[in-house]
Amino acid sequence: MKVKMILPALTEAESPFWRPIKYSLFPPLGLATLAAYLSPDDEIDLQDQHIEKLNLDDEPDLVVIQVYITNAYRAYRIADHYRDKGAYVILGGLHVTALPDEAALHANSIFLGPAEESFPRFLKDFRNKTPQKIYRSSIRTLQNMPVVRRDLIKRHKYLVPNSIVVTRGCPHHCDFCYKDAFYEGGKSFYTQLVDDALAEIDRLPGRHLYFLDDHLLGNKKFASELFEGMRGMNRVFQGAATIASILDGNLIEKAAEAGLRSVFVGFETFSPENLKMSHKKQNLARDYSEAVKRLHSLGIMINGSFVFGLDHDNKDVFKRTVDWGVQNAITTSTFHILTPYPGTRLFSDMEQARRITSRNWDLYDTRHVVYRTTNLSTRELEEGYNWAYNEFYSWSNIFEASWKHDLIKHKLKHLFYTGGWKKFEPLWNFLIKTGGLNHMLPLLESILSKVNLNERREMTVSQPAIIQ
Ligand code: B12
Ligand code: SF4
Repeated sequence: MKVKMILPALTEAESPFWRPIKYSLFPPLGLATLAAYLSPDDEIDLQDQHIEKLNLDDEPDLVVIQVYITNAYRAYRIADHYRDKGAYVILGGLHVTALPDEAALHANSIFLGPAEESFPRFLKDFRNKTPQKIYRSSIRTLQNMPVVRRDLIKRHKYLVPNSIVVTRGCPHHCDFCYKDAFYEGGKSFYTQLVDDALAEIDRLPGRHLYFLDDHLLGNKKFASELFEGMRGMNRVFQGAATIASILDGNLIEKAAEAGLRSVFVGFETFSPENLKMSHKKQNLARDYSEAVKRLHSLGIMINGSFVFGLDHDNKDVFKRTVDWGVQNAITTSTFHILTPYPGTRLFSDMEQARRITSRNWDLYDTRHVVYRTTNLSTRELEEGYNWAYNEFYSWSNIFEASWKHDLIKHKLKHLFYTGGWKKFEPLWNFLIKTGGLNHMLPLLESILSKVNLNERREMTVSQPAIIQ
């Protein structure tokens, strides 16, 4: 059987915001995971539109398309194209799960939720010529999974080819998050067996890993055994964790010993009212600066995530957030305009209150305001969001934040990481065009190398001249 698997590019591939490097980071891991359930005799062509031009002239028997909210319209066009040609088209992923009726108009079969159990069930039905219209994920487990088909991934086209997930979902229930909708009807947080996770890590070449798990530290026993097993594997890795998991116990120390060098943290908002109304309980009454200090003392860089536009935000939220980030030496910040994704509690609450102002999914990219705001006007919110990005990533603030660290090595790591990520776009574009992106991996690995905490503290190094 000929199988075509497609990750359509997100909308902004055609917008002025397009940053090729951001979309050349991670390979299509979800599709490579599903490909493992196909038979060795199947002829599989896996294409990621972020890094290559799609070949739509082929004649596959089965077309598998992954749908995110901001690639949905493009995904539907591709699906329609292949259905017109007589192929059997299946759609799955977050957006299909959130809006099945919409997606069903463009597919022969749709898939709701994670598909490790439903996709092989479908394949059996399909080969028996009895495919169903809808497949819901019923059994949730990551045990006895076949090996992810990484051989289908064009590794050299990505900066971070070794992305990996060893858990699914998250133990928390924040109102704005995709998680509860996607995992509805079953377990919403589960892990691989530690030995399987270690075996998958072992199969990955090089040193660097990026864990895409929503909350790598979410299951203490699993994470602790994983980190224990990773000691001595000589890996450096990045991942995501909550403030609570960083502050409580000694899991974060174990992670650092195993090679954790940079962590994505959902700070989201400083307002207790905003946290309460979003049910982001794990951040409530937690000392954000203390979490930052703890990470820095372990030599771990921080990517902070912040949301603007929650109901208790007012005009000073942008400056307060940027100032806090710089003063606390946050390495990179990801700012978001609050976005009510369909399927979330936030969306249904806003819909009930008639606050949704646009259903153009292309705008649901956390850069646009798609709902009626409270204290801030739409314009203030969008302008404040853009201001925050420009301000946080100004050279003066990058230098100021870098020089807050105690150790010279940490200062330089911060400077190179942040500057490299945000200030060298033409270089990244050149590397992508010439196919040299993967050659940057050793540089990334060396920036993520360990900060030796016994090194002499360079407290006296003064701040360099500020370049605007
Ligand atoms: C990697 C990633 C990215 C990559 C995506 C590229 C890539 N190659 O995948 C990049 C960096 C580009 C990215 C960008 C953004 N992302 Co993102 N990203 C992720 C992340 C961390 C991991 C995705 C992943 O690989 N998961 C692991 C694999 C195994 O799971 P999976 O892909 O979901 O696939 C499974 C199922 O969905 C299903 N499946 C999927 N497709 C199909 C198709 C068929 C036919 C079938 C049968 C099954 C099926 O089967 C797979 C196995 O179960 C997720 C968080 C998460 N945990 O998923 C956020 C996430 C998807 N991102 C999110 C967001 C908000 C964004 C941004 C908008 C953020 C921003 N402001 O920049 C941007 C998008 C910009 C834009 N213009 O829209 C949200 C999406 C919310 C939503 N409801 O859509 C998520 C869920 C994070 C979160 N917690 O909120 N992201
Ligand atoms: S902690 Fe993060 S991943 Fe978990 S529910 Fe909240 S926003 Fe989603």
